[in-house]
Amino acid sequence: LSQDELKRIAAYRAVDLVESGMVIGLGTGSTAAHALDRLGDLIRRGILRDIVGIPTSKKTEVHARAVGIPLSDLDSHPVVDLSIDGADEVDRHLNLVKGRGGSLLREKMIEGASKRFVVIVDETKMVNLLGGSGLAVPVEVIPFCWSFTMGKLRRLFDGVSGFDLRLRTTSGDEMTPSVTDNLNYVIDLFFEKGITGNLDEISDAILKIVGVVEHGMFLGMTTSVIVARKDGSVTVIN
Ligand code: DER
Repeated sequence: LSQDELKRIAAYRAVDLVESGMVIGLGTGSTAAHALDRLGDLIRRGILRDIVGIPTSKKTEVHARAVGIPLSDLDSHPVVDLSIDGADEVDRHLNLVKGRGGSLLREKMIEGASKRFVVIVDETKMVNLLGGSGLAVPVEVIPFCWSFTMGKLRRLFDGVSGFDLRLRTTSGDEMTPSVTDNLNYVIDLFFEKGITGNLDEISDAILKIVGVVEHGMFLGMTTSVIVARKDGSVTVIN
Protein backbone atom coordinates (compact mmCIF):
# COMPACT_ATOMS: atom_id res chain seq x y z
CA LEU A 1 0.00 0.00 0.00
CA SER A 2 1.36 3.44 -0.89
CA GLN A 3 1.84 6.12 1.77
CA ASP A 4 -1.08 8.02 0.28
CA GLU A 5 -3.33 4.97 0.51
CA LEU A 6 -2.33 4.60 4.17
CA LYS A 7 -3.20 8.26 4.76
CA ARG A 8 -6.59 7.65 3.19
CA ILE A 9 -7.23 4.57 5.34
CA ALA A 10 -6.45 6.50 8.53
CA ALA A 11 -8.56 9.47 7.40
CA TYR A 12 -11.61 7.35 6.57
CA ARG A 13 -11.36 5.61 9.94
CA ALA A 14 -11.42 9.01 11.67
CA VAL A 15 -14.45 10.16 9.67
CA ASP A 16 -16.30 7.08 10.96
CA LEU A 17 -16.31 8.94 14.31
CA VAL A 18 -18.30 11.85 12.85
CA GLU A 19 -22.02 11.98 13.68
CA SER A 20 -24.72 14.19 12.14
CA GLY A 21 -25.00 17.56 13.81
CA MET A 22 -21.34 17.73 14.85
CA VAL A 23 -19.05 20.75 14.61
CA ILE A 24 -15.86 19.37 13.06
CA GLY A 25 -12.37 20.92 13.07
CA LEU A 26 -11.02 20.36 9.56
CA GLY A 27 -7.27 19.74 9.47
CA THR A 28 -4.67 20.77 6.90
CA GLY A 29 -2.34 18.66 4.81
CA SER A 30 -2.46 15.64 2.53
CA THR A 31 -3.82 13.23 5.16
CA ALA A 32 -6.56 15.62 6.31
CA ALA A 33 -7.45 16.17 2.64
CA HIS A 34 -8.67 12.58 2.46
CA ALA A 35 -10.90 13.25 5.49
CA LEU A 36 -12.37 16.29 3.70
CA ASP A 37 -13.11 14.20 0.61
CA ARG A 38 -14.76 11.49 2.71
CA LEU A 39 -16.81 14.01 4.72
CA GLY A 40 -17.98 15.70 1.52
CA ASP A 41 -19.00 12.36 0.06
CA LEU A 42 -21.03 11.33 3.14
CA ILE A 43 -22.72 14.73 3.25
CA ARG A 44 -23.55 14.59 -0.45
CA ARG A 45 -25.08 11.13 0.00
CA GLY A 46 -27.18 12.36 2.94
CA ILE A 47 -25.49 9.92 5.31
CA LEU A 48 -24.15 12.82 7.39
CA ARG A 49 -26.40 15.84 7.99
CA ASP A 50 -26.11 19.21 9.72
CA ILE A 51 -22.30 19.09 9.80
CA VAL A 52 -20.44 22.36 10.40
CA GLY A 53 -16.76 22.44 9.45
CA ILE A 54 -14.20 24.80 11.01
CA PRO A 55 -11.24 25.01 8.59
CA THR A 56 -7.68 25.24 9.99
CA SER A 57 -6.33 27.02 6.90
CA LYS A 58 -7.39 28.91 3.80
CA LYS A 59 -6.27 25.90 1.79
CA THR A 60 -8.61 23.64 3.77
CA GLU A 61 -11.40 26.20 3.45
CA VAL A 62 -11.12 26.07 -0.34
CA HIS A 63 -11.02 22.26 -0.38
CA ALA A 64 -13.95 21.97 2.05
CA ARG A 65 -16.07 24.33 -0.05
CA ALA A 66 -15.21 22.35 -3.18
CA VAL A 67 -16.52 19.11 -1.62
CA GLY A 68 -19.62 20.75 -0.10
CA ILE A 69 -18.82 20.85 3.62
CA PRO A 70 -20.79 23.72 5.24
CA LEU A 71 -18.28 26.05 6.97
CA SER A 72 -18.18 28.36 9.94
CA ASP A 73 -15.55 29.63 12.39
CA LEU A 74 -14.58 29.58 16.06
CA ASP A 75 -16.35 32.88 16.76
CA SER A 76 -19.66 31.25 15.85
CA HIS A 77 -18.74 27.82 17.26
CA PRO A 78 -16.29 28.25 20.17
CA VAL A 79 -16.65 24.58 21.11
CA VAL A 80 -15.72 22.02 18.48
CA ASP A 81 -17.02 18.44 18.89
CA LEU A 82 -14.22 16.69 17.03
CA SER A 83 -11.12 17.81 15.14
CA ILE A 84 -9.43 15.55 12.62
CA ASP A 85 -5.91 16.44 11.45
CA GLY A 86 -2.63 14.97 10.34
CA ALA A 87 0.75 15.46 12.01
CA ASP A 88 4.38 15.55 11.02
CA GLU A 89 5.52 13.56 14.05
CA VAL A 90 3.85 11.63 16.92
CA ASP A 91 5.82 10.51 19.98
CA ARG A 92 4.90 7.77 22.44
CA HIS A 93 3.06 10.25 24.67
CA LEU A 94 0.97 11.36 21.65
CA ASN A 95 2.71 14.70 21.63
CA LEU A 96 2.95 16.05 18.10
CA VAL A 97 4.95 18.17 15.77
CA LYS A 98 2.65 19.90 13.33
CA GLY A 99 2.77 22.86 11.06
CA ARG A 100 5.17 21.92 8.32
CA GLY A 101 2.31 23.06 6.10
CA GLY A 102 2.41 26.43 7.85
CA SER A 103 -1.04 26.19 9.47
CA LEU A 104 0.04 25.52 13.06
CA LEU A 105 -1.56 28.59 14.68
CA ARG A 106 -5.09 28.08 13.39
CA GLU A 107 -4.73 24.31 13.88
CA LYS A 108 -3.69 24.77 17.52
CA MET A 109 -6.55 27.26 18.15
CA ILE A 110 -9.22 24.98 16.67
CA GLU A 111 -7.82 21.71 17.97
CA GLY A 112 -7.34 23.31 21.39
CA ALA A 113 -11.06 24.22 21.38
CA SER A 114 -12.11 20.65 20.55
CA LYS A 115 -13.71 18.12 22.88
CA ARG A 116 -11.83 15.44 20.96
CA PHE A 117 -8.76 15.77 18.71
CA VAL A 118 -8.09 12.72 16.55
CA VAL A 119 -4.78 12.62 14.72
CA ILE A 120 -4.49 10.63 11.49
CA VAL A 121 -1.10 9.38 10.33
CA ASP A 122 0.66 6.67 8.41
CA GLU A 123 3.24 4.86 10.50
CA THR A 124 6.18 6.84 9.09
CA LYS A 125 5.14 9.72 11.36
CA MET A 126 5.76 7.78 14.61
CA VAL A 127 9.01 8.93 16.32
CA ASN A 128 10.82 8.28 19.61
CA LEU A 129 11.72 11.92 20.21
CA LEU A 130 9.93 14.95 18.76
CA GLY A 131 12.15 16.67 16.25
CA GLY A 132 13.84 13.31 15.73
CA SER A 133 12.80 12.98 12.13
CA GLY A 134 15.35 15.70 11.34
CA LEU A 135 12.53 17.71 9.84
CA ALA A 136 11.43 21.13 11.00
CA VAL A 137 9.78 22.13 14.25
CA PRO A 138 8.10 25.34 13.04
CA VAL A 139 7.73 28.54 15.08
CA GLU A 140 5.36 31.25 13.81
CA VAL A 141 6.78 34.74 14.40
CA ILE A 142 5.64 38.26 13.52
CA PRO A 143 7.50 39.68 10.51
CA PHE A 144 8.68 42.76 12.44
CA CYS A 145 12.39 42.26 13.24
CA TRP A 146 12.11 38.50 12.63
CA SER A 147 15.92 38.25 12.60
CA PHE A 148 16.03 39.62 16.15
CA THR A 149 13.45 37.00 17.19
CA MET A 150 15.44 34.31 15.39
CA GLY A 151 18.51 35.34 17.42
CA LYS A 152 16.54 34.85 20.64
CA LEU A 153 15.42 31.40 19.48
CA ARG A 154 19.00 30.50 18.59
CA ARG A 155 20.26 31.53 22.05
CA LEU A 156 17.54 29.40 23.66
CA PHE A 157 19.19 26.31 22.21
CA ASP A 158 22.83 27.39 22.57
CA GLY A 159 24.90 24.33 23.32
CA VAL A 160 22.33 21.86 21.99
CA SER A 161 24.44 19.77 19.61
CA GLY A 162 23.00 19.41 16.15
CA PHE A 163 20.64 22.37 16.59
CA ASP A 164 20.03 24.73 13.69
CA LEU A 165 17.28 27.10 12.59
CA ARG A 166 16.34 29.13 9.55
CA LEU A 167 13.64 31.39 8.19
CA ARG A 168 11.22 29.45 6.01
CA THR A 169 11.23 30.83 2.48
CA THR A 170 8.92 30.20 -0.44
CA SER A 171 9.81 27.10 -2.44
CA GLY A 172 10.38 29.18 -5.55
CA ASP A 173 12.67 31.81 -4.11
CA GLU A 174 15.16 31.49 -1.25
CA MET A 175 14.98 35.26 -0.65
CA THR A 176 11.22 35.49 -0.14
CA PRO A 177 9.91 34.59 3.33
CA SER A 178 7.00 32.15 3.41
CA VAL A 179 3.92 33.98 4.76
CA THR A 180 1.25 32.21 6.82
CA ASP A 181 -2.54 32.72 6.56
CA ASN A 182 -2.09 35.11 9.47
CA LEU A 183 0.51 37.16 7.55
CA ASN A 184 3.33 35.98 9.82
CA TYR A 185 6.65 34.30 9.07
CA VAL A 186 7.87 30.83 10.11
CA ILE A 187 11.25 30.01 11.62
CA ASP A 188 12.03 26.31 11.37
CA LEU A 189 14.00 24.70 14.20
CA PHE A 190 16.05 21.57 13.50
CA PHE A 191 17.22 19.10 16.15
CA GLU A 192 19.56 16.49 14.69
CA LYS A 193 19.05 14.18 17.66
CA GLY A 194 15.49 15.13 18.53
CA ILE A 195 14.36 17.44 21.32
CA THR A 196 15.69 16.24 24.67
CA GLY A 197 14.50 17.77 27.93
CA ASN A 198 11.16 18.80 29.35
CA LEU A 199 8.92 19.64 26.40
CA ASP A 200 6.60 21.82 28.50
CA GLU A 201 9.52 23.90 29.74
CA ILE A 202 10.89 24.22 26.20
CA SER A 203 7.43 25.22 24.97
CA ASP A 204 7.11 27.90 27.68
CA ALA A 205 10.59 29.25 26.92
CA ILE A 206 9.78 29.58 23.21
CA LEU A 207 6.42 31.24 23.85
CA LYS A 208 8.00 33.72 26.29
CA ILE A 209 10.02 35.26 23.45
CA VAL A 210 8.16 38.45 22.48
CA GLY A 211 7.64 38.25 18.72
CA VAL A 212 6.92 34.53 18.80
CA VAL A 213 3.25 33.83 18.05
CA GLU A 214 3.12 30.02 18.45
CA HIS A 215 5.15 26.86 17.82
CA GLY A 216 4.41 23.50 16.23
CA MET A 217 4.73 21.26 19.28
CA PHE A 218 1.21 20.13 20.25
CA LEU A 219 1.67 18.86 23.80
CA GLY A 220 -1.01 16.98 25.76
CA MET A 221 -3.68 17.90 23.19
CA THR A 222 -4.21 14.59 21.39
CA THR A 223 -7.23 12.45 22.24
CA SER A 224 -6.22 9.56 20.02
CA VAL A 225 -4.01 8.73 17.07
CA ILE A 226 -5.14 6.53 14.19
CA VAL A 227 -2.10 4.90 12.65
CA ALA A 228 -2.31 3.15 9.28
CA ARG A 229 0.48 0.57 9.08
CA LYS A 230 2.31 -0.56 5.93
CA ASP A 231 0.63 -4.00 6.16
CA GLY A 232 -2.76 -2.31 5.89
CA SER A 233 -3.63 -2.75 9.57
CA VAL A 234 -4.87 0.22 11.57
CA THR A 235 -4.14 0.86 15.24
CA VAL A 236 -5.88 3.43 17.42
CA ILE A 237 -3.74 4.75 20.27
CA ASN A 238 -5.51 6.62 23.09
O1 DER B 1 0.86 21.27 8.56
C1 DER B 1 0.29 20.46 9.28
O2 DER B 1 0.15 20.58 10.52
C2 DER B 1 -0.16 19.16 8.65
O3 DER B 1 -1.24 18.59 9.37
C3 DER B 1 1.02 18.20 8.68
O4 DER B 1 1.45 18.14 9.96
C4 DER B 1 0.66 16.83 8.15
O5 DER B 1 0.64 16.95 6.79
P1 DER B 1 0.55 15.63 5.87
O6 DER B 1 -0.75 14.95 6.28
O7 DER B 1 0.50 16.20 4.48
O8 DER B 1 1.75 14.79 6.15
